[in-house]
Amino acid sequence: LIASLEQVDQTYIMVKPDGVQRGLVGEIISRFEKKGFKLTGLKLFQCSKELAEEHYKDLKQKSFFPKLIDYITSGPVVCMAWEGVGVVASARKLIGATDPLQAEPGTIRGDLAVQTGRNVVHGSDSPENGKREIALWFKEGEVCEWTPVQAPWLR
Ligand code: FUP
Repeated sequence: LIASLEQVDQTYIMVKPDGVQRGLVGEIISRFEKKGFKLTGLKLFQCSKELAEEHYKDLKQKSFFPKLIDYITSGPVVCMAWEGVGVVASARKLIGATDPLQAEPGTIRGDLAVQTGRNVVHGSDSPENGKREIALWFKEGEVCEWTPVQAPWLR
């Protein structure tokens, strides 16, 4: 009841090309499912250079930007929208620090990656960016609003 009164947010989570190539898609989806967030969008997608540049536009001036764009466009990614109370900050905790060597064990990057430039997953850094990124990566109709059914056998 308390949670239902709080703000429900959306975050954009993406398994990057290395995560797809390494067969980590199921493992990564599973971590968000088990935590208890609601999946509202999911697709395998080969993104264009233009889309990658728009997604990472705040990093355009960084020296690593061209390599980052090459990496993100190097193969298909898995695009996901997840919904829930506090989902943006919680997903960032589940993902761990940008540099996988600094990421705590138990986090996705801490358990599954070693390089910043191959850090297997992206998560939005604010509710505003969550909305922006979901709108950028998903077309109208691809994000699905749904209500969990009340399980009658638990009543
Ligand atoms: P994060 O929010 O943890 O994904 O981190 P940032 O938004 O700061 O960085 C976005 C991506 O840029 C990272 F996932 C990997 C890449 N990056 C580098 O390649 N080198 C850096 O020094 C920092 C980030």
